[in-house]
Amino acid sequence: MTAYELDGVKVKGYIATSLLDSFEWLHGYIYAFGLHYVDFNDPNRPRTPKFSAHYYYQVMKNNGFPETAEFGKLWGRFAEGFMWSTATASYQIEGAWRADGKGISIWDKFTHTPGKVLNNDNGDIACDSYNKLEVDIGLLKQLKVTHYRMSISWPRVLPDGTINNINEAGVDYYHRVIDALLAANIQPQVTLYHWDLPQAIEDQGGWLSDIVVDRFRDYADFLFSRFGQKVKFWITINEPYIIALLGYGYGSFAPGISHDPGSLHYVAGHNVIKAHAEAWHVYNDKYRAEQKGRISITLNSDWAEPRNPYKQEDIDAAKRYMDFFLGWFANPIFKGDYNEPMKRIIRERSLAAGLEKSRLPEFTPAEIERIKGTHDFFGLNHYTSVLAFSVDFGDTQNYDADRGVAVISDRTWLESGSNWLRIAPLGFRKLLKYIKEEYGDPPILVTENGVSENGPVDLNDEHRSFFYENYINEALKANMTDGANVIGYTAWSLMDNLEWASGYGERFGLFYVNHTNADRPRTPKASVPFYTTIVRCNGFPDPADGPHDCTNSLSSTSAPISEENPVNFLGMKLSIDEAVTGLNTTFALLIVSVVAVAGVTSLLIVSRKRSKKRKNDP
Ligand code: PNW
Repeated sequence: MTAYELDGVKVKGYIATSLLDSFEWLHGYIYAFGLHYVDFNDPNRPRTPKFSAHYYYQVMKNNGFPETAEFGKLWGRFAEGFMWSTATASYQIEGAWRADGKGISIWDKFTHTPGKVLNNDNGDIACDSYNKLEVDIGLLKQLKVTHYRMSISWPRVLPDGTINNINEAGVDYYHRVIDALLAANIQPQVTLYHWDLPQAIEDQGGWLSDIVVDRFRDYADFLFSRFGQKVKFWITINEPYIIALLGYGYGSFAPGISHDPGSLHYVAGHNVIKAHAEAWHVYNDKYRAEQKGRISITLNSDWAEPRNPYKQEDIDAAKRYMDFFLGWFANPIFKGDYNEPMKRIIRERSLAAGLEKSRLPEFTPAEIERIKGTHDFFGLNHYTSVLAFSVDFGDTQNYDADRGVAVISDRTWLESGSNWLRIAPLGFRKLLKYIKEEYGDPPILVTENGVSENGPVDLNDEHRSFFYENYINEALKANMTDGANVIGYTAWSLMDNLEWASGYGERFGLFYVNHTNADRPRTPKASVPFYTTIVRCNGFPDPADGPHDCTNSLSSTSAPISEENPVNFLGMKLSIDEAVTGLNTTFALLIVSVVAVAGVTSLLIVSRKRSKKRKNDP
């Protein structure tokens, strides 16, 4: 079809080989090329159509492949009151690791252990956001977001993790942040725990000990009492999957425990779920009536497609991938108890290896009831998709072997600056629909979504605009077409920051941060006005009913933060000021061309052509 329609090759017909399974020369009857299966053991040689026969029939009937709505762009806006946000996390941006009485976290210790983090980068200074409150509020204003997702560092407010020792300087800092946000009319969405566990609690077993459940409950109670008048969106815990599996299974993230990869991640996950439930109940019982906020947990998940969509084994593998990823935590919280496949598989594999009981801990009936329903919305972090297929790992006792799945990427999915992240927007829509169907149609708050780059700095981050354009459009389809109740969207991240064990090399920011400059200046990338336009438009208003005010709002943004070095913009060496003007001009051109060419499906194509043209200009 491509050769015929796009390249003008005169293809006049097509013959599918073969109608029937038949004698395949040197391979005898082993190789079966037929659209119909032939039973060579039956003297009557009965013919049965395979799936491909039906499929080929449809292709012939349609005389090709009709453009499906799935791949086009959907024009439309989100509901009024949709929450537009961007996110950061305390350890990734604050720095000031020992300032004003802050305690040590497991990430302080981990990053100071040589060899744990790429380049031995650490968060001692990070983006220095502890000292740059006004600057960061300015960035948020520039983005025109209605909300900001931030996290509180537990050891900054409770240095030893307990309420016996309160660090008022740390508490004051968060009051200043929250007050500044509210003054700018930006609503805070506050995560209680984004991975920086007080080292003092790790020393008592961390997430492996149920002591942490009580400590976390007290910590949550303390935060609600101090900030609950001002904060109306709470997220208890960010990404239990990463906490448990990378922290206590693989050991690639703090606290770096990997000596029992068969069990410990399940134990850690178990305590994370219980801690979350306790925090939710404290809010529900003690604060909800008066403070009238909402509180939930943020789960991260890829979307898994079967490697071969027509092969039952691969379909089963994709389902198992979802059960072991999102389902691990979503089932107990949204349905009650772990899902059956996880319980059965881990139990069977544990017993087969001679253990007395399953490596997956059990919830008591009372615990199941207490955990079930501890959500006010479904907090979702999503980045990428995978193609799944079944693999038998023998009797190896670890998470991957329990799951029995390996993954590859579709080679048409564009790469990013992170090896685990390929750009696959369609999976986002499918995941949102899956959550709607699987977990009782909850309101879904997308708490993170974004893309990275690495290597030389290039402020013209076309890949990021492409990513946001397409992922947000898929979320709109999930909302408008599939009926998923998406209530808000959060871009990860406001600015380049410490990307955990990958250090500062993988950059997810809308704003570039120069980490070699003591001042840590922030500079907008091209995606800043791009995302701002989507935010202001509340989606993608149809140019056919335009013009729309929201698309021509590229009023030169507040002056960028100074940067001595010239930047590389569209292949030219420019000062930051010139570059920003250039970005705005380019973006305005983009908008004009989009409005003019209604139906253009990808801004990237347009912007690629434009930047190429500019690069070639003398
Ligand atoms: C999330 N992976 O973490 C976190 O919530 C953020 O703090 C982080 O910066 C962001 O996503 C980008 O990575 C993840 O290896 C870290 O699959 C690693 C993975 C996934 C999510």
